[in-house]
Amino acid sequence: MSLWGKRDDMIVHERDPFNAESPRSALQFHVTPVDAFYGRNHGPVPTADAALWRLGVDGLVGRPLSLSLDDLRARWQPVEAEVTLQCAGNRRAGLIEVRDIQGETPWGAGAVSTARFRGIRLADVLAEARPRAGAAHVALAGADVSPLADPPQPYGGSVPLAKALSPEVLLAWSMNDAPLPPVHGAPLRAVVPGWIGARSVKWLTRVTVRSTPSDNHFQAVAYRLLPGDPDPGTAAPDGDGIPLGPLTLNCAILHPADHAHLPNGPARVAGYALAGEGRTVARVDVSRDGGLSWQRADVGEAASPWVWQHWHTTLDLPRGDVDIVARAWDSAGAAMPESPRQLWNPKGYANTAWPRARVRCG
Ligand SMILES: Nc1nc2c(c(=O)[nH]1)N[C@H]1C(S)=C(S)[C@@H](COP(=O)(O)O)O[C@H]1N2
Ligand SMILES: [Mo]
Repeated sequence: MSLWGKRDDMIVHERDPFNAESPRSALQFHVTPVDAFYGRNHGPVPTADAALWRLGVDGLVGRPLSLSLDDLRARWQPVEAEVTLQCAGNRRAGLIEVRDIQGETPWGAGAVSTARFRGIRLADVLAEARPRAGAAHVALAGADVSPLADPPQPYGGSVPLAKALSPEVLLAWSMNDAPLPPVHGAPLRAVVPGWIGARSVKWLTRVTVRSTPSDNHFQAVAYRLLPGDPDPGTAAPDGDGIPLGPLTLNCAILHPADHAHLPNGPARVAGYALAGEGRTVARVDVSRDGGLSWQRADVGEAASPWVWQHWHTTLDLPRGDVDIVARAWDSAGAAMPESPRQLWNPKGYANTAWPRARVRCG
């Protein structure tokens, strides 16, 4: 039996909690089939009786709410949007090549997927709850208790009130026109486009308006960018890190595969790029000589700022070992750093270095 209804070619890093990345063959589609959408969990998948399930809205609000699924569907205008979710650990394997990282999943480039989510706007629910003076953050809490947290606690996180009120942030009950599957957060999940996947809290049970960010382990301790240095001889400066939120520009090569053997001559080179937080991908260049010379790739239209863009080109590959590299720019002009050495950090988040595929041709 396949795990959680997923395809057999998912790259399963861990069965329990279920952590699996999408296979490259699925990442080439604009919308990822649900059975190939990556799964990232910090504890067991909770079961909820949809009839008894309630969403609580509380904290710094004028009118606390307790809402059933029927309430959500009946009281607000449903909206649908394509959204790419990307884990902060996507492409961690590239950082591990620089220096080992213990206790974190060695994700390749498949901790990212896109779905058509249907639900309502978090902003609409918050408008009814009426945030009070001093409201500055919105904490989201799930029903799953994570044994990885210290102490064990339900999974949660927060986003600033301004993001929570942005029209793209959804409370979703459907994914690709089907009810949200258990492993993706049934009956309701938050979808926070343009932000690290960790803030799109699944099995959502509580929305709390606060003056400060959530104290939840996954906001206050995990998913923070800790200062680091790839050279173990160099002491890392102290600090409790930067809480990760908005995504920054990323890009991956899907074809050819790293370490592939292929004939020399013209070869299709293709991949995805994702700009993050309201930006789009403006340009992608590809190199067949490790980054000495570059050729511009065709980048797909941005359907919206909240989804990835696929790109492709044809490279004339010489015989022998070839180092294919890609680099992207976003609509704000930001580029990607060349090497993961510049980005290495102790928890292995946010590897946005130039992706490489080292192939043998001829
Ligand atoms: N309740 C809950 N929500 C969660 C998580 C979790 O473990 N529990 N994992 C988060 C992380 S780190 C990511 S990247 C996304 C993954 O969503 P997916 O499993 O639907 O792909 O869910 C987020 N929401
Ligand atoms: Mo994640």
